[in-house]
Amino acid sequence: MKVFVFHTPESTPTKMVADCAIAVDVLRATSTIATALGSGAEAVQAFSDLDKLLAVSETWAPEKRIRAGERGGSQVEGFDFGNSPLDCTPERVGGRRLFISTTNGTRALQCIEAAPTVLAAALINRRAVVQHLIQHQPETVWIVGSGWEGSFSLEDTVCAGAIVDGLQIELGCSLDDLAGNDETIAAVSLYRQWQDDLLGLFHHASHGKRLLRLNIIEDLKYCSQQDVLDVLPIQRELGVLVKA
Ligand code: 3SL
Repeated sequence: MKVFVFHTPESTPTKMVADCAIAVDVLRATSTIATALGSGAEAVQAFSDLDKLLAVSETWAPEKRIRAGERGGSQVEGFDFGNSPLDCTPERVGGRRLFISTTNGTRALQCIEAAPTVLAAALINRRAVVQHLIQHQPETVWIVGSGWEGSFSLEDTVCAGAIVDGLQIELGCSLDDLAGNDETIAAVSLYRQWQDDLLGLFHHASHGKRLLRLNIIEDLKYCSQQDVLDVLPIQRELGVLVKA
């Protein structure tokens, strides 16, 4: 198994796909997706285009759907939810499909949707992702950070590092055995530096600061937890993720 980390969707190769591709948007899209599925949502359907989301979800009965839209960190007007994982309670999402569009996370999912296996990872469900990789041993794995509008995000790359660190510990192999590119080594180094203070790292992160300016501190605390959700979001059909 060789793991390649890409800090942004824009930095992924265009002429090939991995055997298993993993989208990471710790703040907050993939944390929200894992939480919604953990709370009993029927599925999560991701869109990078808001109008397409509205058109597709319109064919679903209102009591069977939730529309979640975020731009610039704020909820899109007319939508049921913004992009807070804390809104995804069993009472609110149980048995419903979450139609979601965010600034970066859903774009990252779209960028890798052609891979045979597509997963959504965050710190909260990191162990479930590591267990899947150990069990299935895909030859090539891409971990793709969502970033922010094409720029690097500390929180996504530290999560990629957490996944690779978990793999190395479970497999007992060297980092060189696992790493497919330098970004993977950099991600693990970042994680080992900050693994005991991930919330502290989020306070340094540009997107963390953006959310703090919007008084969204509770989401930062929630998303900085590790391995608290045994949920693996896996793509069942293009753009539709279910709980494995
Ligand atoms: O960029 C995204 O996809 C979002 O996760 C950003 S926010 O945390 O909802 O602002």
